[in-house]
Amino acid sequence: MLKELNDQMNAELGSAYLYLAMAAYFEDLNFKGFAHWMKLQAEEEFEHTMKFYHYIFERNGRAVFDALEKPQEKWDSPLAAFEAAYEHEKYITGRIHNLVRLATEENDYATISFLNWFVDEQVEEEASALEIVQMLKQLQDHPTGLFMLDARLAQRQREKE
Ligand code: OFO
Repeated sequence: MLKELNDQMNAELGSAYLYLAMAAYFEDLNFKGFAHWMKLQAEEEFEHTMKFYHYIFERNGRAVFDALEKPQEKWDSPLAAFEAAYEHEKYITGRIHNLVRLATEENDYATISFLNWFVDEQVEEEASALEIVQMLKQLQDHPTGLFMLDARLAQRQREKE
């Protein structure tokens, strides 16, 4: 179980890295609001990483960091980037569910309890990415709409846990 938790810690850090790459993509296009949203997302992912980090030590394990995969640099459009973010969150949800399954098989109640926070969090993570995907689809790359959405996403604030 500790090995799997460690892998997930690295996957969360990989998520932060991916969202920073997406932030840089938007920054380059001068979409500061989209970039802001992605930077906050990366910060959240770093917090997820640290939750696993602390939990591994609490359980008398040792956190070990792997090499991070180089993230993609460019996407075809803002919609393509957010679709990729949504797909990535579905992938992370699948990983979390597998961890819950494993912890359940091992009767590891403490880890099930720890992971439940992530089960709930993934519902939000998927919903927020999907909401933006749907808005971008409606806009169909219309410049005025894109700038309005960019201004809206610039307002995103950190959520209190
Ligand atoms: Fe850590 O939730 Fe996104 O990836």
